[in-house]
Amino acid sequence: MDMGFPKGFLWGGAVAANQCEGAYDQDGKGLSIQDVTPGGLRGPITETPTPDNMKLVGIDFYHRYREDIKLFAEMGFKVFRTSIAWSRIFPNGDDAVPNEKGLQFYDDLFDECLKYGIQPLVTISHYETPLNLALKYNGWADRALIGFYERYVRTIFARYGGKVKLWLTFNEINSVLHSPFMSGGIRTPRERLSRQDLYQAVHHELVASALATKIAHEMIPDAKVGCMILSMPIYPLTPAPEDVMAVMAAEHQNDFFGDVHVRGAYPGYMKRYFRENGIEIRMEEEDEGILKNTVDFVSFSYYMSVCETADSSMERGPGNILGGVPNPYLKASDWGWQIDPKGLRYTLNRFYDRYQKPLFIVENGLGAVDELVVGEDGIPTVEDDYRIRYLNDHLVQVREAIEDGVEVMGYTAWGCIDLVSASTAELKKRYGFIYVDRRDDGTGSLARYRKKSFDWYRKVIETNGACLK
Ligand code: BGP
Repeated sequence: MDMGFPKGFLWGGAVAANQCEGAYDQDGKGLSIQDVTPGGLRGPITETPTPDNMKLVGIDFYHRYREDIKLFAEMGFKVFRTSIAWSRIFPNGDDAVPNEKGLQFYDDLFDECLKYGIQPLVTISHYETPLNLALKYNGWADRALIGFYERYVRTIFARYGGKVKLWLTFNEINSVLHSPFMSGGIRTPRERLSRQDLYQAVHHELVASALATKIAHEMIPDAKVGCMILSMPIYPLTPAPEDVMAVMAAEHQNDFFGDVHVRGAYPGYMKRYFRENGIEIRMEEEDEGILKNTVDFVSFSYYMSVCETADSSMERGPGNILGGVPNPYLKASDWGWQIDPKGLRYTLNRFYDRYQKPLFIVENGLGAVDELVVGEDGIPTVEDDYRIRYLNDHLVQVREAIEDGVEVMGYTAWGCIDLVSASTAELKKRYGFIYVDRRDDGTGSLARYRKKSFDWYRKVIETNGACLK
């Protein structure tokens, strides 16, 4: 008998505050690192916010969230993943007292979700470190960040503990190895950042994450806390054992993060890596004990897969932050990310084999150029069959993984409403079921329109995945 998606499966969508809220300087919000990176990962970092930074306005979710959540409810969302902008709560990150207006905003936002029976799933830190923490402390390179993060999580757990039961500590925590500034607020350029300093920063984040889990369990006993990993299956480019070893080494760089979160201690392969690379992690006495506070579930983003090889002359292709060697068997999106639905089933099995923890797919989707056309009813729409195909094919593989016995809690489609891209800071790269009338030159009415995929996803949720083919 076909098992299909379990009853109570958490269907929904995901966004991040900095990519949709806008209102970057309103109601006491301080600047975050996103407010000075108009080009995303491509750079540059500006002195002050500049008008070409699409995130300053975003899709104006800060003022329009009621209308947007109503649309999510129309699709039948059970869960909505968003992040809290740290600099709305603590404008400078190191303030002693939180900003009441920022706190009030998320109270209202979560109430609006709950009104429709939509559970909030909250990322505590999603690429939006308060700018002051980057400038004054070099972000997570400084151990002081653990204390500021602790103050922040205690504040939001106390305030929202009655409303939010699902928490993620850091978005794509492993991405800090590749994007130290966006992911960790570390200003030292990647090429000049020593591995010693980078892994010391990683250690601070891992301790902070475990501390948040411990505090959540104490303050909100019915809450569940997850880690969030950027997942990208890595295949050997050839069956040469050297390529398989290259895959293992690359996988260890990512698995390290999940392993510490789930097993509560540094794995042997990392200790070896540290030894052989002259890295010595400075630990405080309490750190090992704190790391033992392990997560309740493992969440991850999934967009694509890559290949790895020992041949360093092979050119690497574009990808979600990490990238890798292109796979000759796969096609790519408009942005060169190679599409691989089966890789999602593989990832789910791999995580489950390793951890035996419930899994949550908190990001998956297709960034594409959409064209607004007039629909049959005279209302503008987008015929995004390519997006429906992408999502359908991935969800079919989720169902396969469930058949394999993997415990999957839910699925939140990334950018369920169009928003500003993280890597390239463009609005042209759209993911949504809902089109937002805004372009990269800053024009557009900000009106919302349902795409063809809107109705498709509504049906997927209504049938609990039975209509997928
Ligand atoms: C992940 C991030 C998201 C997101 C997504 C898509 O790395 O967690 O914030 O934006 O990728 O990437 P992009 O926006 O670059 O297309």
